[in-house]
Amino acid sequence: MLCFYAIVLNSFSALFFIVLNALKAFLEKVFFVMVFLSVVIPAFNKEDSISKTLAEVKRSCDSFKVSYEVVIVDDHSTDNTYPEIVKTVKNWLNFRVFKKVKNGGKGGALKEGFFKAKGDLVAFIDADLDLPPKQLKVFIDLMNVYNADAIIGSKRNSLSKVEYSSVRNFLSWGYYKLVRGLFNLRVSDTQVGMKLFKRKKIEKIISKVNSSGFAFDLELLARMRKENMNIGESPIIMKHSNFGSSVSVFAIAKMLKETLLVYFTVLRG
Ligand SMILES: Nc1nc2c(ncn2[C@@H]2O[C@H](COP(=O)(O)OP(=O)(O)O)[C@@H](O)[C@H]2O)c(=O)[nH]1
Ligand SMILES: [Mg+2]
Repeated sequence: MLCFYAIVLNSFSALFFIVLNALKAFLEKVFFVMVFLSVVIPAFNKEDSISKTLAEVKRSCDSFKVSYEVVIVDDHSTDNTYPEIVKTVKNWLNFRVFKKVKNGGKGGALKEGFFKAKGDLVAFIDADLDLPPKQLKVFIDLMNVYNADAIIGSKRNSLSKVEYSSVRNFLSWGYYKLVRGLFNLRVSDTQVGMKLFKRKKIEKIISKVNSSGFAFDLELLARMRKENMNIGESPIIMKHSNFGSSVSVFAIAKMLKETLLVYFTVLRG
C-alpha cells in the first residue's frame, strides 16, 4: 500500500513539474512576443543624471501605450551609477540592468544590450537627458511611414533644435566631413545618441561590428548600407551636456582609429 502511495505521489510531483515548466515556457513565449519596443541605455559614470533619465524614459514610454522594456548596461562605472540604477528600477519589472566586469566603451555596451533585448524594435538612447526620450515616438512613427530599417537622429536636419558648444559643433562638423569623404553613407549625422532599429533586420549585422567605442554607430550604419538597408533620419531636440560629457581626447583618438579601421575592413574588405 505504502509503495502504491509513493508511486502516486511521485507521478503527481512529476506531472506538477511538467505542467509548471510548460507554463513557464508559455509565459516566456507570450512575454517575448509581446515586447514591441526595447530601449537600450549604455551608462558610464552618469550618477548625476541616470535616475532622472530612467524616470523620464519610463514616463515617455508609458505614454506611447506600447509594450516595452528597458535594458541598461552599466559599463563598469567608477562612481555611483550602478547603485543609483538598481535603486531607481527596483520596482519596475520591465527594466533590466547589467553590469560589465570591465569598461569596454559605448559600442560594446550597446552591442551587449542589443543581444539582451527582446523587442521588435530596439532603440539606443544616451544615459543623460541631452535628448528628451519622448521624441522617440517621432522615430517610431517615421519608421512606420518610411518602412525604414533604422531611423537615426540628425543634428543637421533643418527641423532640429540643437544647443551645442562651438567646440563640439566644430568637432562634429569635422567628423561629418571625414565620414562623408570616406563613406557613401547618405546620412547627415552618424553620432546622435538616439537611434531606432528593427531588431530582426540588424541581428546578423550587429554581431559583426567590431568597433567598441564611439565609432560603433558609424560601423553599424556602414554595414547596413552595404546590405542596402533603408536608413531614415529624424529631426531632434538636443540640449548638449545637461550633465557633462565623457568625450575625452582619448575617446576621440580611439574613435578616429576605429573609423579608419571601419574604412579598411568594411568598405574595402
Ligand atoms: N558603455 C559606455 N558608455 C559610455 C562610455 N562613455 C560614454 N558612454 C555613454 O555614451 C553616451 C554619451 O556620452 P556623453 O558623455 O553624454 O557624451 P556626449 O553627450 O556626446 O558629450 C552616454 O549614454 C554615456 O553613458 C563608455 O566608456 N562606456
Ligand atoms: Mg551626453
